[in-house]
Amino acid sequence: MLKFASLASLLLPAAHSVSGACSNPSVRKAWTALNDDEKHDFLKPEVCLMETSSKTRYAGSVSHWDELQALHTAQVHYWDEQADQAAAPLYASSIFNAEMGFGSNKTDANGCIVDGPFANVTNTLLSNFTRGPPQCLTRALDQAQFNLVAQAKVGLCDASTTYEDFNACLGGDPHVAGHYAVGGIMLDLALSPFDTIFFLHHTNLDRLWWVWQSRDLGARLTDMGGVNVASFSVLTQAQPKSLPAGAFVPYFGDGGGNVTTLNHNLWMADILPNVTIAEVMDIHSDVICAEYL
Ligand SMILES: [Cu+2]
Repeated sequence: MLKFASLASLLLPAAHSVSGACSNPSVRKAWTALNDDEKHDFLKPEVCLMETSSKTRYAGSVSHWDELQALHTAQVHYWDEQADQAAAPLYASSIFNAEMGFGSNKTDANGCIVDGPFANVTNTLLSNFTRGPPQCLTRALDQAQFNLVAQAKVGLCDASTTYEDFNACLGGDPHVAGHYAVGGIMLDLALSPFDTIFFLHHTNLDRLWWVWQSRDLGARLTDMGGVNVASFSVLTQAQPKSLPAGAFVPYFGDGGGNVTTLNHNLWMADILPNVTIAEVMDIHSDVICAEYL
């Protein structure tokens, strides 16, 4: 959660380009900008990931999807929450379409979604990274929260002149309210990536970071900072209690301090090679090689 801007838009293996050249960037589009074929092409592999078996078995993973949930990463299109918030009520956003989206706003008495491609998927991951009984995918849309992701809020963040200030601002309403607007499992610090919308929400945050960087690439392609360990309350909700914050620090690559540097290692749980933040600062780098449309 803390390093959302770096962790969210990870790269599936196909996104790795030939060294030195990002000549054919993958194109990240707003969900509303995709045609039905493109939406279908996105949704079908998501379900497929849930049906193919895990290679790493990380955190008790059974499927590839389990791995991505545990790792909190994937490369996807984005949910242009600012455009959708301005255009229509939350439930009318094209992302909540039963046929060509992630399911409608309908839920049963337990808060389980009842339609769309993820209606019958089940989560078994627990916050302590062990496995438990199957749980349905829950949501509870909240318009008041969605109003907090408005462009006016993002505009306040855009005025920041340092990454640290920008990250703190974007990590406030634009980030948190996106989770609360969807509700259900999206409120769970550890388990929220079970809802595929998590990845489109976080890729949107990455896009907003890139918009901010693009205003001054000379300075902002190398501007990093902020604490490198989540707060105690976040850690106790999202990490096994056997792994206190201090257990990670020696592996961060930040020289042992508590400030995030460009040398910070992003751990990929053996799903992909680890990368440093320096390697993902520029969306045109070999590692990312993407474009926002
Ligand atoms: Cu988040």
